[in-house]
Amino acid sequence: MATNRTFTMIKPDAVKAGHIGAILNDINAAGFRIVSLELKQLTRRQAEQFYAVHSERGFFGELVDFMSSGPIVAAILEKENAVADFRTLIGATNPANAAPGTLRAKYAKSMGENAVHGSDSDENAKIESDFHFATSVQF
Ligand code: 3AN
Repeated sequence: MATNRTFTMIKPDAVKAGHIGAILNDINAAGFRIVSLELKQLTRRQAEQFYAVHSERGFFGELVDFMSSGPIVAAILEKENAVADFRTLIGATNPANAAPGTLRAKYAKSMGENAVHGSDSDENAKIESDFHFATSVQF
């Protein structure tokens, strides 16, 4: 499997709880190389754009409010089989169902406030990386 990339965000709940360092350490320990990294706060408009695919879902307003409620860490990660391996590392969307040792099992509070985002395909990894890092350097 060729080395490739995925996109992640450490969400406002995990940033507020002081988990940035621990989560980045877990990501490195799982074999991912951080190739871009930024602490930033999304505007409501940016959160709406990022999650546009969910705009018809009942939780969309809550999701946009939450994702723009405080700082996040956005990052591009590189590893063999990055997208699938990172989805395994973060665990199920609902932390109650996330396997022990996964990032959501360790750091997430609820289905909505679930600590970490990970792209679900190579195509979305590219779109999401460009959304956040189009105007800054990608190594
Ligand atoms: P994942 O992030 O595991 O790919 P998606 O793509 O189904 O999950 O959902 C995107 C985000 O929307 C989730 N990370 C979560 O924050 C939020 N979300 C998903 N389902 C719900 C729900 N039933 N209630 C509240 N928020 C949700």
